[in-house]
Amino acid sequence: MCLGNYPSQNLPTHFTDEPNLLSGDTQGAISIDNGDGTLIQGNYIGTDISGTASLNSASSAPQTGVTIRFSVTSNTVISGNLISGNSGGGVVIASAGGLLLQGNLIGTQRDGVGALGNGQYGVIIPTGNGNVVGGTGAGQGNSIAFNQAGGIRVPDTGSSFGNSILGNSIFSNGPLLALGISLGSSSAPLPNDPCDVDSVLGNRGQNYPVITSAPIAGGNVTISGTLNSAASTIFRLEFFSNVAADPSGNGEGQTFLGFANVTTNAACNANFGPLVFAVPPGQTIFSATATDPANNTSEFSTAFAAAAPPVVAPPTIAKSFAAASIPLNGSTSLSFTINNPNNNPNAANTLTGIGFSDTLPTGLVVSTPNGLTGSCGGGTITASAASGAVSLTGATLAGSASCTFSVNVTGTAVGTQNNTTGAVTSVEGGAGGTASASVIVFAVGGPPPSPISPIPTLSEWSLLLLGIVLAYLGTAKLRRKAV
Ligand SMILES: [Ca+2]
Ligand SMILES: [Ca+2]
Ligand SMILES: [Ca+2]
Repeated sequence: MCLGNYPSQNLPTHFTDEPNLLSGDTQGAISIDNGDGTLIQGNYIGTDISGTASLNSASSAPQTGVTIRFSVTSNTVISGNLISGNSGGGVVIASAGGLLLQGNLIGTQRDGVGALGNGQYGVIIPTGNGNVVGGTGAGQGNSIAFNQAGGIRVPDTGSSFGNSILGNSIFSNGPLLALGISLGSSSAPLPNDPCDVDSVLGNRGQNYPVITSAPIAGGNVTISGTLNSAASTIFRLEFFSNVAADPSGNGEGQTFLGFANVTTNAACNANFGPLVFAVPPGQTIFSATATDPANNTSEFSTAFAAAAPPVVAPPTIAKSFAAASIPLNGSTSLSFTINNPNNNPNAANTLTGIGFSDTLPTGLVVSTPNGLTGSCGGGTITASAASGAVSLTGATLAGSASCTFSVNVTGTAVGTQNNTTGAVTSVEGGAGGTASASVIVFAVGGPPPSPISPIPTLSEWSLLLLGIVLAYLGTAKLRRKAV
């Protein structure tokens, strides 16, 4: 299909449940020269009607999905198409400007997931200024994946500038050393140059950000880093997560996480972060792009693997009786202190669902009234008067925070009452340890017992045994004399 010199014409705009099938051609599926105000929407370009397999004709020349050439200046829109399985590239934009390429699947099957890559680049802009690939609005991003030569190429022809590449999902292009975004002539990532003074490369060789930190915790990644580019300029930084790093070492950009604007200083530098984004499970490789005010978007940054999630420690518990000993039916205060020991600067340190139970030994009960003082992280403290148990449920403590509460207990049996809690637990950190303390309950009227139990020492037993033996021997000697 070859359409040229037809300003303001629209191609059929059926939706994806009844797409136009523009495939199996020997000259490329759609080629528009000198067309303006053209809308190409809702087509399957390069696939069969199932959208899962290529329908490219056997031809010596690679077939391109869509080619836009010559002086298209505005109002050309390519949106909502499946452009996959073409033996050549997906979309070629040559000598065109102001074209919008939005919401397309380029190199995937119609589900946006399965592979059906084009034989060359997903999108190439050999000459053209001010084109828009994706965008900042909902649904404007394209999926550009599995294309053999790379995702998007804005080559160093010296006449491809200001082409923004925003909000797209770009992944698994290649097999090898095929970048998600390439602004040069080689398959290797461009190096950043100080203050970004290079100007001939595609999109003027826009420098990319450098991610320096990206720990994951609690389903969020916290990204920090730096950008060196033109001085005193505002840049839009976009951040992406990936299942895997590109073999080149520079990322592709599988899932768009979000963006931040930064302004470089007079020395060409800007820091960014900590920026927190929700991250899909299993996507632990991060990358970023930078776009300048003239809409030059960079290549993807060097891939940065997330730090291993920090180990979340469980809470700790301690307990103590206010008095070492109490008379029978007397009372003392029993205190519990719970601590959240987590203090990782890059992690969510809060522990929730903190709880424990403490069964009092026989001989101790909760006093009436229970004398409860203190609280613990919004949790529920149960210490019913005259019962034999104290418990805490549902407490929340921020990192490094602790809480203390006390109840009065009454001794109901004489003796040393040893008391050990159950393990203190939490949702995030799991189970921690237990805490033990003891109190002596002594008989009313008698002296308070020594804190040390009055058990005879070995030497005392030995002296007793020696005395018995000597007494026996002495008795035996007297009996012999009597005989
Ligand atoms: Ca690749
Ligand atoms: Ca530059
Ligand atoms: Ca540069």
